[in-house]
Parts: sequence; structure tokens; C-alpha cells
Amino acid sequence: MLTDVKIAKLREDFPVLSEQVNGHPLVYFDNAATSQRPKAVIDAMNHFYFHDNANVHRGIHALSERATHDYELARSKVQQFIGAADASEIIFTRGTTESINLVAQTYGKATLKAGDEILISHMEHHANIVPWQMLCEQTGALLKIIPINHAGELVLDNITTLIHARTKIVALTHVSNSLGTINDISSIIQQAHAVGAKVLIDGAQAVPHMSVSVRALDCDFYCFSGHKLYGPTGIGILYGKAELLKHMPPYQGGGSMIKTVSFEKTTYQDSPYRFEAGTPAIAEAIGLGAAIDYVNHIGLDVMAAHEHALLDYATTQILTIPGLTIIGQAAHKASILSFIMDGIHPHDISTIVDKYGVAIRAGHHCTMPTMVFYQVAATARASFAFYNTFKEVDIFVDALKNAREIFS
Ligand code: C6P
Repeated sequence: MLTDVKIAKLREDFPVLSEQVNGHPLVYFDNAATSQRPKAVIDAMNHFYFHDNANVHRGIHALSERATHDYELARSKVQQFIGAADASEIIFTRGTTESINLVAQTYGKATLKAGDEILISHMEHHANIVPWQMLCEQTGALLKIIPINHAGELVLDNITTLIHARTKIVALTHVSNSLGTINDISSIIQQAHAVGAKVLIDGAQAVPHMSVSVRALDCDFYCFSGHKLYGPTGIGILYGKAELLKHMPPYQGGGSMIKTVSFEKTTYQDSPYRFEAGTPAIAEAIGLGAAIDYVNHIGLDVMAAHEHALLDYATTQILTIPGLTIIGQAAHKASILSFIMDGIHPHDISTIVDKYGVAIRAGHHCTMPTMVFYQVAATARASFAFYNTFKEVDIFVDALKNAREIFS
């Protein structure tokens, strides 16, 4: 359990958390957009630049060997973190967005034909909509949508009418970034496999809050971003089953991904290198490895228990504010709290609470179809991490009450 004393100690690991904003101590509730980095991550990246900086997989000199060792060690840490069978199943990308585009433009483009179907849900982030739309335009495949209900849960009653022989790819978010819903993806993965479809899971909002085993889930692809997991920006992960990666064409061409090049014919490396053309984000991969070490040290279960307690407390507290409606009330939620307030635009809510040092996000959260479903242009969203406190929730709720007063 994370006691107040323990949290106070852990907060010291995050230099930015002691910032003052508009004359108030920072209350950082925008963790779903990007979380903060502990010193361990910043130090790991600094150490690389101070002592080991060289390109990977190229030089035969000591620094290059050190850089390559640390880069590959980071890959192994990711492999263990998500329970993949082999490190070759872990591809470094720039983030979730690039991971999904990679699958669409390699596996998707190579296998889909006109009339095939790609199934997503109504609560997807644009990163798990647009790449599939682009693929549909290229191949003549059709995009199908799993509906949601008002609580923000997938409606699966008629799922057999959506998952059938023509379904080739099912691409689903594990946790919704704008509603907080945790989806029961296991059963959908099984149903998709029963008709021979492959399943990609967008885990951007899941891996920071729950332990994930890609082998237990049996998904075909799993994606996430380093920067939501206390790691650096510019680094993300695509997990793919070895058997699938083996037959997938490259994503981009260039250095590192080839075995031989001649003007007549080029041959490609095996996974993961076939999908990592050019110089990768080396310091960022090492930083992600350090973030995983940090998370493992505290324990995802311990972190999640505290985040849930914060979510429950904040949910109860904000509902005491007149005219406030929570958007996304699923039975199973991660620590994301989206809401609207009568007569106040979410941007104004965000601006007012910022005056009290509270950072939240306001907007459509890159989920425009979800906003349309709720008939709102935007929501305000507070998202909690393990380093947040109940006292911070009180400051946030007081700031919201002030917003209510200003606008009434
Ligand atoms: N959501 C949010 O504030 P990138 O930008 O590639 O690291 O992650 C994209 C992405 C994909 N899927 C989900 C479920 C996400 O939440 C995100 C990023 C941020 O909610 C920025 S829009």
C-alpha cells in the first residue's frame, strides 16, 4: 500500500512535481496525456550521453558495443514487462501511433483485399481509427464499429454480427483515454481468433495502470508509448507474434533493416531489425528500460490500487458540484475522470483550475467520434498517477467549485 509518507518520498523522485504554477504548488492531473519522468529515467539517459553515446549495431568500438548492449537490454526489459515470448517480438517505434501505422501498412496492406473487414470500436483514439481508414482506402476493405452504451462500455450483445468470416483485423483499445473504460479484451480476442482474424490492442492507457501479459491475452499485436509509462517521448513499442512478424514486409527502408543491398535486389533482416530502419532513438529506449525498472520496483498493482482509490475519491467529490456530469461511468475504469459542467466550456474549466496550479486536459482527446456519441464538443479530463495525493484532489475540487461560482 502507498501510504502518505511513502508517496511523499516517491514524489521526490520526480523533480517537476515540486514546481510552482501560478503561485501554487503544481497539481499534475494530466497523466493520460503524458506522465512525469523520475530522476532514474533522466539519469539513465544522461548517463548514456555522458559516457556511452555511439550508434547501435554498427561500430566495432567499445562505445558502440556499450550502446548496443544497453539498447538491447532495454528491449529485453520490455519483453519481460509485457510477457512476450522472445525479444525479437519487441519492435521499437516512436510511439503507439507509429506502432499502429506500422501494422496497418505492413501486415494490413499485405493481407487485406476489397470486401474484407476491419473492426474497431466507437471509443478509439484517432491513432486507432485513421490508420485503418487509410488502409481501407488503399485496399477496399471496410471499417466496422463496435457500438458503445451511455456508460461508456462496449456493446457486445450482437458481436457475432460484427466478428465473422470477413473480419480480418480487430483493433481495440485496452483502456479508453477519454472515458477511462477498461475493456474486457480477452473474450473479443478469442472470438476474433475463432474466425481467423488478427487482433491489435492499443495499450497506450493500459500499461501504466495494470500488468499486461501478451501471452496470456493471446493478442497478435500490442502497442504502447514510453511517455505515458514514466519514460521518454519519442519511443514506443510494437509487440507482434513472431510467426506474424516473420512474414510481414518491412515498414520503412534504409540502414539497419537490410541483410544485403544491390541495385538489383535487397534482402532484409529478421524481426525486430527489419522494422527499425535508420538510427533508432537509443537514449529513449534506454530511458524506457529505466522507467520499467522504476515501475517494477514500486509494483504496478500497488500503483493501481492507489490510483483507484484516488479515482473513487475524486468521483465522489466532484459529483457534489452542481451541474457537473461525468462522461464515462463504466463498471471497470482506470484512473481517468472526464466531465462537463453546465454553462462552462471545458477549456474555461482547464484555464480556471490552472490558476490554482492544477493541470488537466480539455478537448476532444483525439476521440472525436466518442465526443459525438455524447453530443459534446469536448470534456475536461483529470487523470491520476500513483504520485498524486488525496490532498491534490481536494485542491482540484475547490478549484472546480471556484469555477462554478465564477460562471454562476
Ligand atoms: N493519448 C491523451 O491525452 P502517442 O501520441 O502515439 O504516444 O499515443 C497515441 C494514443 C493512442 N491510443 C490511446 C488510447 C491514447 O490515449 C493515445 C494518446 C493522449 O489521451 C494524447 S491525445
